[in-house]
Amino acid sequence: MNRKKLQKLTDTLTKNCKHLFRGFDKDNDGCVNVSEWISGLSVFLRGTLEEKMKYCFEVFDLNGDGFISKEEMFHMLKNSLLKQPSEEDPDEGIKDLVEITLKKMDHDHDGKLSFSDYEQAVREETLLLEAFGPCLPDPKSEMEFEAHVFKDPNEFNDI
Ligand SMILES: [Ca+2]
Ligand SMILES: [Ca+2]
Repeated sequence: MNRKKLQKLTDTLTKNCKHLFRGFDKDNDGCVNVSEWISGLSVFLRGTLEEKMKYCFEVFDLNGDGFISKEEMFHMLKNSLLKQPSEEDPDEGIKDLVEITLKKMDHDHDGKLSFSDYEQAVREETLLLEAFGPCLPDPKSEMEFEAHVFKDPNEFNDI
């Protein structure tokens, strides 16, 4: 597999998620090395709900302080929702959505989401796993990716 092909596969997998590589980049050096990439992928493809929750939480916690704040929710929802030009002030709609989501997920009522708030909410309603935007690939691109990548693991040696 050459780099170009790999890039194309990765694009397919990540087209819905710009934050994807933030979750992969465990040592935060701005690059994803091969071992980070493989361990990130294994969460995607074979992870338990718990691993997926940890992964998504890290992605949603944009500044890495251990909480998902209202500002972070606002930012992510603004990016993941389609713009509706008919609305006069689309930001108002997003603010409402942030409040509704926070009300639903903030179990200790401190105005931000800790991992335990998030975890409780997701265990009650699995759809909330990706509450602030798609983080995990859809099953179809997941399968395509797996079919290509794990066909011959030795191909990684060429990268
Ligand atoms: Ca944060
Ligand atoms: Ca909270």
